[in-house]
Amino acid sequence: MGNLPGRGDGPAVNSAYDDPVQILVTGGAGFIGSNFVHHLVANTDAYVTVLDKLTYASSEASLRGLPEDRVRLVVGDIADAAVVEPLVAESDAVVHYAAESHNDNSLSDPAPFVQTNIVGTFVLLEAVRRHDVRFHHVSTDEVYGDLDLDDLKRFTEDTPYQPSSPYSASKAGSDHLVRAWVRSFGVRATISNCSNNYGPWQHVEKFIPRQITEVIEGRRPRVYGDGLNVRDWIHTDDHSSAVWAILSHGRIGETYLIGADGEKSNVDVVRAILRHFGRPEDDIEWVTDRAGHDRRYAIESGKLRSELGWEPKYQDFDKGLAATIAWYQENAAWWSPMKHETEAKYAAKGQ
Ligand code: NAD
Ligand code: TDX
Repeated sequence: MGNLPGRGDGPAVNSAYDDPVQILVTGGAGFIGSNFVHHLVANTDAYVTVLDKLTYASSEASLRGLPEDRVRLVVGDIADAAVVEPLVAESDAVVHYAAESHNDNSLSDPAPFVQTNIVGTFVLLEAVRRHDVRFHHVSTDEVYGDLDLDDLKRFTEDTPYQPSSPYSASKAGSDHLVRAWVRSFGVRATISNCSNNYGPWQHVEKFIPRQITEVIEGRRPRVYGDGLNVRDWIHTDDHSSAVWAILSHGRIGETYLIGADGEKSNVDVVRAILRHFGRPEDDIEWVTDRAGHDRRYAIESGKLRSELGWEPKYQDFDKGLAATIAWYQENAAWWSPMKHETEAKYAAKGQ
């Protein structure tokens, strides 16, 4: 196994892995986790174990085609210490993506969010503490709450935590646990807080794939409230390269914000999708707003860029969106089976 950054006493570690490493990726059958596993296989020599409970949000298909001698899937719950313990013991590093991830679901039923995002993270932290295994915690910009539309500020690593939804509060709780385990127990962990991801394999409950698939199926996109809420979009490949940069070169105990300067209002994203399909830009269904709907997220990612030399590859949102639309057009067999149930859930809430 490889020499690991962060072994020993020094908190600052800037050496990369120099041999193949064994990496445990939790939630690796979900949207961002599976894209990260593909990134690892394509760009590193790492051996990967995916630990995933295979919830409704996962897709084994997203891991198809990966080399069996480098990637294996273990089906299990991160909150189950008996499952987690041996997998952590055999790993050089854990990259923790597993979570309940959808804000709207957290408003209908917060319990699994507390269980997976907080208790699950606690179980992983106890295991990496026992085995002195490097840990990277994947989190979200939503822990910082929201910004006003006319505010010039963006989130930085120093922005105070002020989560709005049960989802973001559970992610904030998990971030606090990680920091406490670093400080109290010397766990070798880093944290990243990323903005909204888009790209292939994203569940159709989420904004961009929902609207693309609504239009493909001949319906109107469905926008909450006044549609002026702003999200800071990043392609999931760029999120993956940032996490790898932090895992291999990041300083232990540090937090890095990940963003690609992709601020857009929801209505502007929907108009871009409609334009792509040659449909009128005002062909929009305005639906009930989300309770507690965060107004604007915006990331200042200067620390990641200057300290680790990271740059996003997808600088042009329209190009990344076009590639994502093409992917959903070509992969209807993957998303069609989950589409009906997802829309039935939204319809029951008037959304
Ligand atoms: P996702 O819902 O697509 O995937 C989550 C994966 O975790 C699924 O495969 C699911 O089966 C698995 N999982 C859920 N509970 C589990 C459990 N108890 N044990 C084991 N596996 C379990 O989510 P995503 O959008 O890919 O998000 C991945 C991570 O990135 C999350 O931690 C999320 O908070 C964070 N994040 C997401 C975004 C975004 O835009 N989607 C942005 C920033 C950060
Ligand atoms: O049909 C919709 N119409 C609509 O207007 C949906 C599903 C969403 N929206 C709005 C709500 C948000 O302003 O679009 C925006 C994006 O919504 P989501 O895709 O649900 O993302 P968001 O709530 O911003 O959270 C996402 O980014 C941060 C991820 O789901 C989180 O896991 C991540 O932490």
